Amino acid sequence: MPMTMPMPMTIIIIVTTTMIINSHHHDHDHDHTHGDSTTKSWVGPDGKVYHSHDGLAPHSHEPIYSPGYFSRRAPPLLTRDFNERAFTVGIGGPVGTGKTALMLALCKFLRDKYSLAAVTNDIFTKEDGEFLVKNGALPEERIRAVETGGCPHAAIREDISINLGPLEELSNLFKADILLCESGGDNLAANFSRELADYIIYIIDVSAGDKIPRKGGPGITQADLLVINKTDLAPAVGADLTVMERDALRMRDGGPFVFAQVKHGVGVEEIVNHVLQAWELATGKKRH
Ligand SMILES: Nc1nc2c(ncn2[C@@H]2O[C@H](COP(=O)(O)OP(=O)(O)O)[C@@H](O)[C@H]2O)c(=O)[nH]1
Ligand SMILES: [Mg+2]
Repeated sequence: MPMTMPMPMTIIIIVTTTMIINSHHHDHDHDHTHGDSTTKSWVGPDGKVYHSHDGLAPHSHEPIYSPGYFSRRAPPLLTRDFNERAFTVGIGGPVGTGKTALMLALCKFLRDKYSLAAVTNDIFTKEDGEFLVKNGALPEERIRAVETGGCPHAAIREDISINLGPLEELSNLFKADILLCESGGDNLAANFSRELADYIIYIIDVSAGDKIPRKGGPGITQADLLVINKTDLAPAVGADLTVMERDALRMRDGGPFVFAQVKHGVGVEEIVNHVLQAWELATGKKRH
C-alpha cells in the first residue's frame, strides 16, 4: 500500500523590481504629500501613481530604469489623423542647448513653403514664445507659449493635453502642414510621447563637455534625430567632437545625428531634410 504523504504547501512570493525600487507604487486609498503640503497623490485606474500640484492637471511620474534603445524606440503612430492635428515635430533637450534657436531656424527655413505653427513650453514664463515673436519666426498668431509649471517633462510625456489643446487649435486655424513643439529644458531624463510628437529631435550642445552623448538619457538614445549643437564652442571648452560622434553612434545603435551651429545656420538644412523625409513618409505628401 503506497503511503499517502501530505502535500507540502508551496508559497511563492513574487516581488517585482518595481516594488523594490519604487516603494511608492503600492495600492493605497490615502493621500500623501511630496514635500509640498498642497501636493496630493493617488493610484489611477491604470495602476500608475498620479499627482497634481502647481495648478497642473493630474499626471504621473513613471520611473525610467533604462535610457532604452534607438532601434527599439516607440514607432510613429499609424493611427494618426493629420487633419485633426498636423504632423508634429517635438524638440527636446537640456536648458540652453539651442531648442528655441532651432525653432527659429526651422521656421525661417520652412515658412515660405509650408503652413507652420509653433508651441513653446516654459516652466514659469512665456519667454521662448516671446523670443520667437520678437524675432519674427512666424506671424504672432501662429505662436503659443505654454507655462508648464514645475514638471516640464510631464507636459511632453504623461500629461500632454496642455500641449495638445493649443496644437490642435493652431493646426485647424491655419491648416498647418507642420507643427513645432518646444519642450521645457530637462535634465536628460525626458522624451516626447509618440501621442504628441510624430518626429522627435533631441538637442544637446558641446558646452557641457564631450561626455554628454554617452550619458544617454532616453532623449539621446530614442529621439528620431540627435542634434549636437554649438560646435563653434568646442575649442573653447575642450570638447572632442570625434569622441561625441563615437559615443552618439554607440548610444543610438547608429541612429542619425547632426553636428550643428544652429545660431549660425550650420547643419540646419540637414536637420530640415530629416524632418521633411519623416513628414513625407508619415503624410504621403511630397515636399514642395
Ligand atoms: N555659440 C553658439 N550659441 C548658440 C548656438 N545656438 C544657440 N546658441 C545660443 O545659446 C543660448 C541658448 O539658446 P536657446 O535657443 O535659448 O536654448 P534653449 O534653452 O534650449 O531653448 C542662446 O544665447 C543662443 O543664442 C550655436 O550654434 N552656437
Ligand atoms: Mg527655449
